[in-house]
Amino acid sequence: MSRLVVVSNRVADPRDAAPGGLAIALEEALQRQGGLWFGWGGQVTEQPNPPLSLRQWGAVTVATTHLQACDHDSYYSGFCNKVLWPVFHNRLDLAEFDPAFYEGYQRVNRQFAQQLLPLLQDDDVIWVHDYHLLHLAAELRALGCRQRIGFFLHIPFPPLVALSAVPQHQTLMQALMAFDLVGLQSRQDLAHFESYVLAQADGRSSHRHHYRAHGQQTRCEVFPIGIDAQAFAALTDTPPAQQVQAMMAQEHGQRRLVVGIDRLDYSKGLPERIHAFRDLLERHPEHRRSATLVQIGSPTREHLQAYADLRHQFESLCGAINGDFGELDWMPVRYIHQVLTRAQLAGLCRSAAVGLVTPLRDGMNLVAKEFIAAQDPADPGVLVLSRFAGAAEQLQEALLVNPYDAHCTANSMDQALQMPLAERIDRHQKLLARIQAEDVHWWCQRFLHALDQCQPALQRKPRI
Ligand code: GDG
Repeated sequence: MSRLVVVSNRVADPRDAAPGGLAIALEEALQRQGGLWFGWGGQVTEQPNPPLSLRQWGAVTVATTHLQACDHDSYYSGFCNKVLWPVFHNRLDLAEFDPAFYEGYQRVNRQFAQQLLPLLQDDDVIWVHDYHLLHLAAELRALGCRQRIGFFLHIPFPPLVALSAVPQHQTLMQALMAFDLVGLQSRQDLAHFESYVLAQADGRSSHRHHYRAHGQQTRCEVFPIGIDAQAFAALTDTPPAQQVQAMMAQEHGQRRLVVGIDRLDYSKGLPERIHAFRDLLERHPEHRRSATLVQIGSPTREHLQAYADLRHQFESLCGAINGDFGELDWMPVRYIHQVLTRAQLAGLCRSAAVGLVTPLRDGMNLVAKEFIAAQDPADPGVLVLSRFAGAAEQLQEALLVNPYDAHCTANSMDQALQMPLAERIDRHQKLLARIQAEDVHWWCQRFLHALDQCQPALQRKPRI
């Protein structure tokens, strides 16, 4: 079996007591095959030649590099978070097309390639993660790397019209085509990828899953990411999860909890969620006093203006709804701007009558799957899910909503709060079966199997 090399912008810290499903699945694959995990360790340096540190973690070597302060600003805060993240989430209005950002992005992708290359062995299989590293295969190929290189995009692939707005879209896509395999989250992402490729002068889709453009050829397929459903369900039996359930029962009594768990990111549709909850309370007064929205908005990218603006907007909407509808002994929205442990999140999901997952755009959305995994199968809560989350393609038995339509989202919340037990059980059984069958291990194995099938493109040497 070939050695697996995983490359991601950040390397998950093995000392983290409660890593997410992705870190667990990757660690498992790395430990099984023996492996190397390469990425940024989180440190910023002023040194021109950032050092590389190596440490051993079971059968896995963890190699971390530093970022120069100027690259952290232009690559990470700049091109990744002010260009690719907003554009790929259809927020062209938030994108800042500063050419210096792209120079930093190229520099860091080159730095990663130069530092990774000497660590590689001949029969390695390389798996690169996410939008931070679109150029990595092209940079590695330019240095003579011959190993198979796969790429998985965790966020949505944007429609042609949005992607074409990025001044460097051609070089980005040419670099993407240097991967042997490109994995996307949903069929809609694949349709967007296909429409971009076919719009190029030399673009064509040759045979099943193979695409050619910019003089390059790659294989592109859909691999919807899953969670470790069993492990997340098991968390609900742990003391911290049970403590949360007891606290919720005591604090909210007979009230029904509607729960949202998100990073405080503009892709997650948080202001729209408050508008929908307000609409529910206005048009269905029977839910006043009887339903409470518990919203975790965990801190994220707080140094960026767009995130500070979102926080301000969201917190003023929470304040306004509580002021307008709250009573001395009931507040409609309980909002927490903190990071909870995964066990606490599992307990919170278990306590909820409704899981509200309403992003405006999302590659997959793991919270939707975690909510299903955490339910009591004999008395499950109902998932209200945005059509614009990749998860909607798999989770058709959820109540699917357009998050921009407050009225329709409120109606679905009302339907969820009133749904008879038999229908809740029926929907939950189907959803649970799907997330158990298509879990994170299934995702990992399918991707690596497809990558194994690829012939490494020895002659590929793109100019970037
Ligand atoms: C990207 C894509 C894709 C949230 N708050 C806390 C916390 N979380 C955990 C959730 C979940 C994870 O973070 C968030 O995952 P999502 O999938 O919902 O969203 P992104 O972070 O945007 O992830 C997304 C994903 O990559 C995987 O491919 O699904 O579309 O955008 O696991 O539970 N965890 C803890 N405390 C919190 O307060 N411990």
